[in-house]
Amino acid sequence: METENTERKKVIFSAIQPSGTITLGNYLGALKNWITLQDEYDCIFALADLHTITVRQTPADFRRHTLEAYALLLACGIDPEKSPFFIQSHVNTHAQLAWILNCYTQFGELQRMTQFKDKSAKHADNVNAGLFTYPSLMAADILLYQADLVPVGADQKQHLELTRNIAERFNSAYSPTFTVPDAYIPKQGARVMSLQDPSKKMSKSDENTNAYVAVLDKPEDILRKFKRAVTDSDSHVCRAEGKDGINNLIGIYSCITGKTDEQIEAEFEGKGYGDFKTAVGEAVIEHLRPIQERYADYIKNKDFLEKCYTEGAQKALAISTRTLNKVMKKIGFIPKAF
Ligand code: ATP
Ligand code: LTN
Repeated sequence: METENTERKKVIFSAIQPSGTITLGNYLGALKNWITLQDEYDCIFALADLHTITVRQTPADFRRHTLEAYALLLACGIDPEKSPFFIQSHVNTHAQLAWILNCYTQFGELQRMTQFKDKSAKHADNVNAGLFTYPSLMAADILLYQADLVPVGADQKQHLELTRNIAERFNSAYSPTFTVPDAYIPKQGARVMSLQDPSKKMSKSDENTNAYVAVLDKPEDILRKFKRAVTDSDSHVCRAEGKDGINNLIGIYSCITGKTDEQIEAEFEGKGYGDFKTAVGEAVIEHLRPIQERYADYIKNKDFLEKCYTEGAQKALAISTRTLNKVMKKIGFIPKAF
């Protein structure tokens, strides 16, 4: 019936790499939005561990980071009953479709990716082919689930654009096969800047650990990092051009408390930066406290984690196999008889 189609919830797919510490930037910029999307959309989430090995990893650390990231994302509020949540390397269809899509992606297109240019400059001793074909694996992640929308930060928009081009190219070479996905721009977007250099984004790979707050940082460390946050020589808490440090702190405080800029300015009228920095630190600590408590429970419960990521992978495999089979049939591979 026609109504069935119009009532179908849109599909959202997103992933994050388990490449180390998860920061307040990752949380406010990406993860917090994922959680709120779960009611309105059919969401599927993954840990993109195949992407992570484009940069050399120490095996024991890599295993630990992946499990910790899985537990932390559950603690942040991913509900695996509502949204399949899996580890990319557990679902073979991703690497399979990535290979196929590599054959529908031009060398020149990959060469234009700014992330490739940046990362190959940063890791000049290991410019491997995986770093180059990273976007075709990301396209496979998205297209396997026929995602309508993909929440991504600004840094990933170019990869999403390439995904759309690959999907359209395949669809017109054969017949409609892939949903062409749109970027999902969150209503309340947050770009969190470094606490030490507020002109740069907060990044987990920053050498200065005072530049970022990790979601699992201890309360006293969080408070210290906010108290030391670089600001300007003024003392009036308000948003203004050139007050990058204060603008960033207002953004964080607003995202955490839901207060508007005007409410924040009124709250700190006549008070100095010191009071404000302490208030932001305390608000962040209180917001992260329940997440940290849930994390401490999950990480102890390895059986529970294994059950969740196994069920997530099974659901993801069932959905993605349908797309992969369709693709292979259209290309002309002989269907498997087993
Ligand atoms: P790296 O330090 O290796 O560049 P990162 O901390 O920037 O890592 P990514 O793994 O590249 O993190 O990003 C994961 C997600 O978090 C992406 O959706 C990205 O847009 C978002 N994100 C990362 N840093 C920030 C930030 N400072 N503010 C808002 N969103 C962010
Ligand atoms: N490349 C992304 C992580 C990622 C992703 C995806 C995001 C891998 N596959 C599919 C959205 C959809 C990153 O590094 N932030």
